[in-house]
Amino acid sequence: MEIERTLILLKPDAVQRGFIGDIISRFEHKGLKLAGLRMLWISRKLAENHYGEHAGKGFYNGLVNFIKSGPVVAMIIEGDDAIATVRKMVGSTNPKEAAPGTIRYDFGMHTGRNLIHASDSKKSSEKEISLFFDIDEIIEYDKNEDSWIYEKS
Ligand code: D4T
Repeated sequence: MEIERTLILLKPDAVQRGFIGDIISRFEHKGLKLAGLRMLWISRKLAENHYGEHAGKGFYNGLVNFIKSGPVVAMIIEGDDAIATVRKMVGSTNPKEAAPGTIRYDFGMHTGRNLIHASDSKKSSEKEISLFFDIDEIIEYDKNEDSWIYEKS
């Protein structure tokens, strides 16, 4: 078992369309644990830091403008193999190609309005968590239900 943390952003479309609760519920119901939660309006600087790897691509300006077009919800999700597990729950970048049952398929129609971001590797999760959270905003706690989610090895 490898407990990991991953960074999720509920993008402005998810906030505006009222899906904050539904999406957080999916992670809770899966057995993943919230380890950080904040709502913010992303600055241009933060957007450019977060999406720096896409600078120069055709969709970059639209992406930066979109992510700062309204408030977002940032959260840290923790659990066994959390990075890959959350990416599976999120689905493919293009909601129309995502598998039914994923967040992007179930709530979305278009790549430029795909509702949610999730870190894609350990390296990016570390970088992204530090972009959005101070160390004292990462919350460590035990949940009584853990023994009902994980079999101790
Ligand atoms: P994120 O990073 O938001 O979790 O998305 P993905 O990991 O699934 O996809 P990505 O990094 O390739 O793209 C980042 C972000 O850019 C938007 N996008 C992407 C877009 O608007 N047009 C495009 O053609 C592509 C490829 C959607 C997600």
